[in-house]
Amino acid sequence: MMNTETRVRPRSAEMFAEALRYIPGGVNSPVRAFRGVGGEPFFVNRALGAHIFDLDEREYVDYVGTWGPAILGHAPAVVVEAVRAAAGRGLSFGIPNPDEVEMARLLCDWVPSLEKVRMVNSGTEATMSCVRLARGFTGRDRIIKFTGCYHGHVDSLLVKAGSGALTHGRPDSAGVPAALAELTLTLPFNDPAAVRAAFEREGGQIAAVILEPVPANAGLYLARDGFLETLRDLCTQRGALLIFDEVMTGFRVAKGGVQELCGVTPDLTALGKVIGGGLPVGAFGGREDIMDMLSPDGPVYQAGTLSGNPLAMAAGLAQLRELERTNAWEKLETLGAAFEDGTRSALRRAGLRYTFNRIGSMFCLFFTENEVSDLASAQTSNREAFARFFHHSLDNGVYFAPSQFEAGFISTAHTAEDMAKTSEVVSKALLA
Ligand code: KE4
Repeated sequence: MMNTETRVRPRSAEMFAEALRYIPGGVNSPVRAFRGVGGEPFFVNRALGAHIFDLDEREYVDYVGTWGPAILGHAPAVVVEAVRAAAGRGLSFGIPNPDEVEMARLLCDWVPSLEKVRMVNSGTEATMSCVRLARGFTGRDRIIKFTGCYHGHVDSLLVKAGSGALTHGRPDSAGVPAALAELTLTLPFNDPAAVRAAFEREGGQIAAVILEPVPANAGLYLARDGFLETLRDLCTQRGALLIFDEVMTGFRVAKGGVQELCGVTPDLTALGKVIGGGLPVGAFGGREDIMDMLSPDGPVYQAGTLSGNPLAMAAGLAQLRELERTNAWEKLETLGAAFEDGTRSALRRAGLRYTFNRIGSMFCLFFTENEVSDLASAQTSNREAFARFFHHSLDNGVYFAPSQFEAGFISTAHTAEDMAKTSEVVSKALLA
C-alpha cells in the first residue's frame, strides 16, 4: 500500500497553488506537471551531484538529471567555477566572443557530421533550424519524421500520423496550420518498407528525414539493424537530407553521439542538453555546403540574441572538457550496466518480466512484457502500474521521470550506494 503520509509535500503543495495563479498548468514545461502519473509536482531549489532536494528538504536520488544535461551530476564544481569566472567578465555581449569559436572547433572535432556549426539556445531551435535549412538547401517542402520521436515544439514537427503506415500528418498541437502539418509525413519507426514507400510516392518532394537515432521520447528503444543505414541510402539516392536529432544522445552515449557508434553520418545534426552544462544551449551543424546556405552568406535566415552566450559557452565547454578528461563514457557504461543488473534482479524478485531497454546511461523500464521497438509497442505498457511505481519510488527517495514515455538518465555522480538504495526501493515499488 502506498505510504500516503510521505506523499504530502506541504511546501511544494503551497508553491504549486501559487504557481497555478501565474503559470499555465503551474509549470514552464508540460512534462513537469505530473499529468502522466497523477498527483502534484514537487518543487526543488537545490541540487548537488546525483541528488535533488525539495522545498520540504526531502532528498531524492535523481534519474532525470534535468532531462539529460546533468551528465556530471548537478552543480559539478568544474562547471560552476567556469560560470562564476565568466560572469565576472560580463553576462552577454551580442558580439562574437572567443569561446564561441572554441566551442565550434570542439564540436566539429568531436561530432562526425559537423563541418560547420551554429549555436542556438535550445534543442527546439536546433531542430527548427535544421528543418528550415533542409528546405532551403533542397528547395523541397516535405519532411519525414517518425511516430514517437519528439524534436521540440517546432510547428512542422508537432505532427503525428493519423492511421496507416504512410499519412500526411494531423497536428498534434492546436495552432499548427493543417497546410503546414500536411507537409510532414509521419511513419512508424523501424519500418524501412514504410520509408521506401514514402520515397516511391513523394521522393522528389522530400527535403529531409529527421529522427532521434535512439528514440527516447516514448520511453527508449533502439533502431533495428540496418534501419539507419537504409535511411542514409534512401536520402542519398533521392537527394533528401538525413537529420539526426541528437539533442538527448549527443555527448551522452558516446563522445560523438550515436553517429559515432553506428557509423552512419547524417547531413545535419541537432544538439542540446549536455552541450550547455545545464545552461540554455543548443547547436546545429553538418556539411559545409549546407551550412553555408545560412545568413549572412546564404538565403536561409536564422538568428538569436543569446546564441553563443558567454556563460553558456563557458558552462558547456567546462562540461564537455571534463567528460573528455575523465573519459566519462566508460564510467557511464559501467554505472548503466550496474543499474540494469539491479533493476533486472528486482524484476526477478518481484516475479515480473517487464521490458528494460538501455544504451549507456540512458534507460527505460516499460511496464509491458512485449519487446519495445516503436511507439505502438511502447504504448502496450500499463500506465497505471507505472504511476504507482513512480509515486512509491518518489515517496521513498528515488525520482524517476514522471511519465512512462520518457527516458531515465544516470550521471557520473551516481554512486554504488545510490544504486543499492535504488534497487531496494525499486523492488518494493514494482509491487506497489
Ligand atoms: P528543448 O527545446 O526542450 O531544449 O529540446 C527539445 C528536444 C529536441 N529533441 C529531443 C530528442 C529532445 O528530447 C528534446 C527535449 N526533450 C524533453 C524530454 N523528453 C525535454 C523536457 C521537456 O520538454 O520539459
